[in-house]
Amino acid sequence: MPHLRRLRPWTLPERFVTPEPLVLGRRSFLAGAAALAGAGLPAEEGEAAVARNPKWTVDDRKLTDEKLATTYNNFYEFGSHKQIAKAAEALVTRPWRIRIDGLVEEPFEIEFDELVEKVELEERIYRLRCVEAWSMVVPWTGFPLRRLVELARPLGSAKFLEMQTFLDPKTAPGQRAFWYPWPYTEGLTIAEATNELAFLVTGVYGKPLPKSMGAPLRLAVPWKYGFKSIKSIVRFRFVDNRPTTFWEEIAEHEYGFWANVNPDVPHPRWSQKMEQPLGESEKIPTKIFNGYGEWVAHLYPDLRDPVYFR
Ligand SMILES: Nc1nc2c(c(=O)[nH]1)N[C@H]1C(S)=C(S)[C@@H](COP(=O)(O)O)O[C@H]1N2
Ligand SMILES: [Mo]
Repeated sequence: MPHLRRLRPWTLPERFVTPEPLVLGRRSFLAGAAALAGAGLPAEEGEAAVARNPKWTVDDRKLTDEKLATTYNNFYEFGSHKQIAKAAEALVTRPWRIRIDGLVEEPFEIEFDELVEKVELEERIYRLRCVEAWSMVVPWTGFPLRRLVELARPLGSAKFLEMQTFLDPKTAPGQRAFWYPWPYTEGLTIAEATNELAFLVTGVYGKPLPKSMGAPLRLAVPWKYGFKSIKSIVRFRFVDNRPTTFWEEIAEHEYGFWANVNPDVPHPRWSQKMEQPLGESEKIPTKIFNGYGEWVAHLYPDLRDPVYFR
C-alpha cells in the first residue's frame, strides 16, 4: 500500500529501522484488529495516522526485534514459561467488555472498540524491564491511562486504581492452577495512574496488540518492573485501600506493590544491577526508574527506602 510507504519518512527516525512501517492509519489499525477476528478491511488512502509522540523515544538502544518481543513473553494465564504465544491464540478478544467501577461517580461497562473511539491514539517507544533481568524496547500504540481516569470520573475518596485481567480457565490453562490467586491483579496510586508516562496499550509495532502481549488492552508503566504492566485488562476499579497484587499475594517479600526499577535494590534471588536486552549478546547496566526518574521520582517520598523498589 503506497501511502504507508509515504508515511514512513516522517514517522520513523532513521535509527529505528525495522522491516515494517511502525505507523498505520487509525482505520487500518482497527481494521487490523478486525482482521485478527477474520474480517479484515484494506487500509484507505488519506486516513489519519497514529502519530508518534516524539517525547517518548529511547535513543541509546535499538528497538527489540518484533518476532522476539511477540514470542518471548510472560503471560502466566497461558503457562509459566516464555513460549505462550501459540496457546494465547485461544483468547477471544471480541467482544471485549471492560468494567469501570468502585469509587466513581457512576460505574459503567464499555466495549473495547467503543473505548478506543473515545481516545486519541499515539505511538510511544518505551523500555520494558522484567524483574527477571531481561529487557526490551518496543513501540507501543495506545493512550494515556490518565484519559481513562478522566472518563471514569473517580470520587475524591479514590486513592488507588486496581486493574484485573480476564478470568476464563477454559481458555487459559494457567488459570486451572488453583494455587495462583487469579485473576491477575495489579494496582497503582491515583498519582501514578495519572502520571503522563502511564500508558494503556492497544498495539505494538504499528499493529494491533498480539494476544501474547496482552490483547486487546494492557498497561505499560515503564519505570516499574514488567509484572506491573498487566495484560488483557477487563476491569478498572477505583478503591481507597491499596490493592493486593497477584505477585504480592504469591510472594510479598519478592514482589511488592511499588516495584520501581532500581539497580541498587537486589531481588532476594538475583541482582538487579544489569539487564539482558532481548536478542543482544551484551548485558547493559540497569538505570534507576528504568531511566524515567525525571518524570516519576517525585511520586515517592523517600528514595532511600527500599520498600519503593521491590
Ligand atoms: N495478566 C498478566 N499480565 C502480565 C503478566 C502475566 O503473567 N499475566 N506477566 C507480566 C510480566 S512478569 C511481564 S515481564 C510483562 C511481559 O510483557 P510481554 O510478554 O509483552 O513482554 O507482562 C506482565 N503482565
Ligand atoms: Mo516480568
